[in-house]
Amino acid sequence: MNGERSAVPHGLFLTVEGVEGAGKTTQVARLAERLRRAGREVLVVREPGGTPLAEEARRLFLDPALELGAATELFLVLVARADLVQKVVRPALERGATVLADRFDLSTRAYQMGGRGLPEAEVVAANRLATGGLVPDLVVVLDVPPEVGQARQAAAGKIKDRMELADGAFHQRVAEAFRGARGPGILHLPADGTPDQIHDALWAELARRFVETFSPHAG
Ligand code: Z5A
Repeated sequence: MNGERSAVPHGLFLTVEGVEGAGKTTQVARLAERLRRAGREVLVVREPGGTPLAEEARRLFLDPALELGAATELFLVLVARADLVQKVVRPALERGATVLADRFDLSTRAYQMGGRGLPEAEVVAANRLATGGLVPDLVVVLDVPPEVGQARQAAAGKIKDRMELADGAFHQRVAEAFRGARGPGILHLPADGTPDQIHDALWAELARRFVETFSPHAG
């Protein structure tokens, strides 16, 4: 999402995005494991979540018993993001750590703008306030059709949360927003292969951009 890069001493901030079941958590865990084996300090966060307040916001956000308007949904995500960035992400980046986020602000663009239809200018401005202008060094979008992701989640026996219970048209708009996301800081990666194939392709792409962190020989 648009924003100005903040002037903090910087580790590396990577976010992994995509529809439900795209394999984000799987790939983030693999990257973290391999980086740690190579001796790097890695922080993994998932959004919404990652602080006591943000986990509380997540619980409300995903609760199927609650009916939330689009703006309420947006502000729950942003209250979680503001707390996470301030208390966890920025301090880690200031220490020089690599931060891997399982979803971040491209999800807001996809779900709250693409899916719910909230207006871009206001959402971008509110997001900037929440992040203090922090922008990922790279946003990785794992591209799979929504049906593939949903089939993976069903195979894993995942119980549907409030967002996953939204109708098919909503999920198509979300998928379209992810597919259409473009920019110099956005990398699309086909994610319908095996976890090993996706990890190898992702590591190779990261090594091309950030060779110091993602050495081809690491791990
Ligand atoms: N949300 C929002 O609306 N706005 C925002 O700004 C933010 C979030 C930040 C959070 O859900 C919800 O919040 C999400 C968007 C909304 N809601 N929806 N809908 P989440 O991030 O906690 O969960 P998720 O992303 O929806 O689902 P997930 O299951 O965690 O998906 P994933 O991380 O992409 O997949 P995974 O956990 O790695 O894998 C899912 C299963 O597939 C699992 O059994 C794996 O073993 C299997 N898998 C993984 N990779 C493969 C491959 N390559 N082949 C076959 N099987 C695989």
